[in-house]
Amino acid sequence: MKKLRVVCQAGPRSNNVPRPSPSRFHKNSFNPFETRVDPGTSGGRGAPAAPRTPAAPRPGGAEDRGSACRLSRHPSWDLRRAAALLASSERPVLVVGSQALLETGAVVELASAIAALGAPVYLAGGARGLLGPSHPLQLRHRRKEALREADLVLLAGIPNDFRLDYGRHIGRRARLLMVNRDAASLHQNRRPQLAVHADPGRFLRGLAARAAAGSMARAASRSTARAAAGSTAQAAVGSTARVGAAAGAPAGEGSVAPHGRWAGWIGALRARDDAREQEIAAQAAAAVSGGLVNPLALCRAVDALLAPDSVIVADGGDFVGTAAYILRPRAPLSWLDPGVFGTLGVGGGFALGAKLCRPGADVWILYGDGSSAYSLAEFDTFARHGLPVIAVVGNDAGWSQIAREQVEMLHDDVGTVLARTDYHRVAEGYGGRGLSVARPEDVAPVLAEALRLARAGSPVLVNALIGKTEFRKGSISI
Ligand SMILES: Cc1ncc(C[n+]2csc(CCOP(=O)(O)OP(=O)(O)O)c2C)c(N)n1
Ligand SMILES: [Mg+2]
Repeated sequence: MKKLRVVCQAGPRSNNVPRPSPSRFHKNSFNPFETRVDPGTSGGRGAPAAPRTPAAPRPGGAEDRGSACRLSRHPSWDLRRAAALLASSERPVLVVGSQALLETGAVVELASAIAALGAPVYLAGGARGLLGPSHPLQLRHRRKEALREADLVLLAGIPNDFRLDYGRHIGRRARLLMVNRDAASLHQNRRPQLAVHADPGRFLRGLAARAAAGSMARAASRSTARAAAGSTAQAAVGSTARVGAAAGAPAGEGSVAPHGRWAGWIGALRARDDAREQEIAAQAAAAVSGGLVNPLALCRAVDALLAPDSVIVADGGDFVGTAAYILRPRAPLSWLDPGVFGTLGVGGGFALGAKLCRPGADVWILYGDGSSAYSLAEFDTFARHGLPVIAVVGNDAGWSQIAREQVEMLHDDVGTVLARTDYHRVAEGYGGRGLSVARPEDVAPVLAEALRLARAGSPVLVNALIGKTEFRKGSISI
């Protein structure tokens, strides 16, 4: 276990290599990264999109020498061009994917850089939590509408795959800025105005520094011009105010990011985000089939118990898809999920690694009942090695994510039906503690008890019997 802890801690840090496109490993199966052939849009398989980017320093050049990951070290040309695109944008949207956090030692700096940029941001996959639970720039809902209305979209570490409908979520007139460690992903499915082969986290940090330098230089030259016009005293006050206003910096925080001029845009996105939150709250309060637990309410109850350093491990289908919308990870690197393919079975191993690396933190596993089967036996490991994780099984007696589409298309639920199995007793059999909850009013006390038991040293499994909702209707299943 001691050796394993060292490996788990070193893992992300040693992952300093370019990321191959997953398409290399999934040639014969459905591939969310595929290049779609669509005569209506450019960039199909038969007509690969050529980058419009003019010649610029590329990886392998002088600037790249010495870089452990052999990627562009955000050459200054790319940064200048990106800063110019951002500066001229009225409605920018930044989407940050897991890849941006591969340099785990720099996540705090990355969060500051994103805050300083001042653009509205959506966090995807393992980037969730990067800005804490409720940052004023972070939005969680209605991403599709935001991307359709944006005039500039910056995809940092996320490709134009099925999650963005192969780039079609992004408005046709929007300018697209792609930053990715995988060169092939930069041009797939949608032609970017600027494609940067770089570590997205490093690039964003560089971009924020560049934007700050640019706005300070502009403010300085404006103040010089005014001083020359004879209004020296006024200019000194004005330039300071303008740096802050152009920056939109919260008073006293010293940020020079230009989000003041995007305040209206951010406000419109925020209003929609808030409205969606209210809808979710109403859906969470509704009764579900059989008087069982509403999965939205269950997720909200878990969220209410999260501590600032809690780690959430997500492993499941619809239940976990729901959790991704509802839970608000509190800190960077505190949301671990199976990645873009939703590969079930990661729960036990991820939780083991997380608890070894952060023994003082609560580690929550959110399991679908189907996916729990892949790694429930790790309760044996948790019990034998004194690793008190908390597993919450969203038990809907089935593979709901699969059934949702299968039944609609094939009118048959074969292979997707499970039983309301006593998973809490399985955990007890391995030496952990088991609790079960079937009534909405018992959710909060049972979860609180689970937390108490875990903090007292026992791994715990909460078997939550959840009912059906329409929350995930229309979502993509893989
Ligand atoms: C290793 C692996 N096998 C199969 C799948 C396909 N798959 C996606 S969701 C799902 C059902 C999972 O059921 P459950 O964990 O109970 O989640 P629910 O949708 O019921 O909430 C399956 C089999 C997958 N993503 N990964
Ligand atoms: Mg299920």
